[in-house]
Amino acid sequence: MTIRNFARAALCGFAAVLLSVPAFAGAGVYTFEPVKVDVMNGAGSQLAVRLIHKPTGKPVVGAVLFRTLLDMSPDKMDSMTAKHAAMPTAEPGVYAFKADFTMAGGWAFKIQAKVPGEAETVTGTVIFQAK
Ligand SMILES: [Cu+2]
Repeated sequence: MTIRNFARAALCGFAAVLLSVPAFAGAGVYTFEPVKVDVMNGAGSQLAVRLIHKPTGKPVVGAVLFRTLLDMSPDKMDSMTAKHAAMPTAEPGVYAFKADFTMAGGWAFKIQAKVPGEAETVTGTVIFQAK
């Protein structure tokens, strides 16, 4: 192996290490999932998401969902949004919202959250079906 080839191989190895790191740490290890996909259409409805730490499968308590958007992008109606507000919940790792759905169909709940011990913002999109 020439010195140049050795340097190239070493660089490739180093790059591979750098690339592999984000897959095992950071915001990507968290996922939001629906507690129940089907929700009631109409005002005063409710939806809930569970935040999971993927490597352990455990629910994550104490996250702050600081920015949320509820829209009909799953049904190609991105501009149709629904008012919603956080509600208290007793179940650890579950974040519930009161929502005023205005139309039956697919709704995307888009979330930005701060998770205890995680520097990056955790993002997620959860699809609900209003019926
Ligand atoms: Cu719509």
